[in-house]
Parts: sequence; structure tokens; C-alpha cells
Amino acid sequence: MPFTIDTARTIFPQTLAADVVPATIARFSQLSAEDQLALIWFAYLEMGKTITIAAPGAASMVLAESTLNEIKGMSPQQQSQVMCDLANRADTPLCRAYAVWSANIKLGFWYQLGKFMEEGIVAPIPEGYQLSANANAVLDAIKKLESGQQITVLRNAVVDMGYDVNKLGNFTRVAEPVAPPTDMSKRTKVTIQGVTNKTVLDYMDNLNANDFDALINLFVEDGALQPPFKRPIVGKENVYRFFKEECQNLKLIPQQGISEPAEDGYTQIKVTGKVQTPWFGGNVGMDIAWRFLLNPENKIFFVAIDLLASPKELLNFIR
Ligand code: ECH
Ligand code: GLY
Ligand code: GLY
Ligand code: GLY
Repeated sequence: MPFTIDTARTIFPQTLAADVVPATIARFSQLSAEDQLALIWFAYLEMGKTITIAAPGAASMVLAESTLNEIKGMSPQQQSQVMCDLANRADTPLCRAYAVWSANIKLGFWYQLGKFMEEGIVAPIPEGYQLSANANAVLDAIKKLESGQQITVLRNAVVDMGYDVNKLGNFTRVAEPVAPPTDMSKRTKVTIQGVTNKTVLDYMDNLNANDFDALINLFVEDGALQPPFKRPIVGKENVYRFFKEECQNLKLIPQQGISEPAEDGYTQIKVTGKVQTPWFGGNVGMDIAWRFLLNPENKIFFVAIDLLASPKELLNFIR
């Protein structure tokens, strides 16, 4: 039987993803808006002791600027209300504006609000705010996670705020401009112990070089990419847009892998290694698996990216 996206998703079923991440997010989303905001504030302060976050790119800040200015001009009470509205995913003009921003603009917006809160320009989380017992339990759970898992929980919390885009009907996305790819002379090449497949090596090198045109050409027309804890993004056009909107300046550091024949002349390849996000650079190395399914022409039919449960999983190549 030929592969479908659904059957492709189950290759290398022994890959152990960090399911604690979606479990924690589910618990977090049950909390009140006030608790959610205060919890993130406390988690952010705690994480700030060990890892530093990079300032957002200027391009993304420009796109959030008018909304940030609007908030600066509000009374403290209105400011707190806006933040609660975002956490509540309310239907307000501001929550609708937020909804169409790319993940990086949303993160940059909150980064800036956090600065304003520290500087007293925007209403802070009230001093001595008491988290509910449930919120305290979720905060404790977050503190126990590895840093790569912690930042994934935070990123998801931020991305999920605002009005639900699926309720917007027609809308135009707002994303940072795409910078040109790295100059050929400055590119690096990965090596992966156990994997010599050119498509997989080119995938890593092109993503590291922000060369999304070359990267997307490695995929079949109806190919798919599944980000951590997400449904697959299906079709070249959608995957290409995802690369341009969310994948600039990532650093992929694949380490080892295994390649083996699958049905119908396909090849399945699992690679593990580290990934760094431009937000935290070398401060946070996420433990990642890539599960590739290549067609007989060596094009990518499917690739899943998993955030692994622990560093131990980097060595798990059991099928
Ligand atoms: C404050 C209090 C009030 C409420 C809020 C606040 C601000 C919070 C802030 C949070 C900032 C969080 C950030 C998180 C960034 C996380 C980034 C991650 C990136 C992971 C990337 C991966 C890439 C994997 C991929 C690979 C591929 O091969 C294909 C593409 C792709 C405190 C004010 C809210 C400011 C900045 C987790 C894993 C490898 C799938 C992308
Ligand atoms: N500073 C990280 C980013 O803008 O992606
Ligand atoms: N969690 C990484 C991403 O979806 O981009
Ligand atoms: N979307 C890229 C990152 O969060 O690192």
C-alpha cells in the first residue's frame, strides 16, 4: 500500500517525544487569565537567572510598534485588561490584530511589554500576586523541565493568545521580511554519523543557510512537514510559507542517524541532534529528532521534527 501522510507519521514509532510539553500546556490553558500572565511572569524571571533571551529583530518590532504605542498610551487598568483579553483570546480589535502576526512578532511584542513592565511604563503583575494552587503546581512543573522544553511551553503560550485566527475568515498574515540566504562562500556543511543521503544533508545545510528556495525544492509537491507537537503542514506552498515565516536563523546541529529501505522503494531516515533558536542561541540546545520519508526519487514526502523527551533519546534508533 503506498504511503499517505497519516501512515508516514508513524515511521520510527519508538521515538520518544517530550509529551510533558503538551501536557503542561493543557494544564496551563485551564488557568484564569490573571494566573496565566502571573505564572509566565514568574517563570520568565526564574529562567532569566540562567538563560538570556536575545532582543527581537528590528523588523518584527516595527510590525508591532503601533499596537505597543497604543498600549503605552492606556491607563494601567486598561493595560492589564488588554493583557487579560489576549490571554482570554477575547474578540477585541487588538486581539484580532495580534492573531494575524507571525510567532516571532508575537514573541517580540511580549518581550517589549515585559521590558515596559520592568520600567513601569506598562502595568506590572501586582506585587505579591498569589497564584492559585493549580497555577503554582503548573509553575513547579515548568521549573522542572529542561530549558528546551521550558521555552517551547512559553512559545506555545504566547502563540496561542489573541483571537482565534480560524474564526477570522479571510485575513492577511503579518510576518517579518525574509532576509536573503547566506552567501555561498560563508555556508557550512553538516556531517551526520551514519547518514550520507544527499537530500537529508542538503535539507540541513539549506535550512542553516536560510535558503528556502533550495530547501523547498527537496520536497515533493504534496509533501509535508510536521513541527513539534503540531499537525503536519501539507503541500509545498504551505511548507514554503512556514519556512519563510518561522524558520529564519535556526541552527541545526544534527549528530547521528540511521537510513533504511521502506516499502515501495521509499527510504526512511531518522536523525538526532541539537537545534538552537535565534531567541536563545547557544544558551539552549534543544534535543531533536528528524524522521524523514523519501520517495524513490529521493524527494522528501514527509519529515517530522520531534522535541525529544531527554538527551538519552538522542541515541535511540530502535524502530
Ligand atoms: C511576560 C509576562 C506576561 C505574559 C508574557 C510575558 C512574556 C513572555 C516572553 C516569552 C518569550 C519566549 C520565547 C520563546 C522561544 C522559543 C523558541 C523555540 C524554538 C524552537 C524551534 C525549533 C525548530 C525546529 C524546526 C526544525 C526543522 O528542521 C524544520 C523547522 C522547525 C514575561 C511579559 C507572555 C517574552 C522567545 C521553542 C524546535 C529543526 C520545525 C521550525
Ligand atoms: N531575536 C530572535 C528573532 O527575532 O528571531
Ligand atoms: N516549536 C517550533 C515551531 O513550531 O516552530
Ligand atoms: N520561529 C523561530 C524560532 O522561534 O526560533
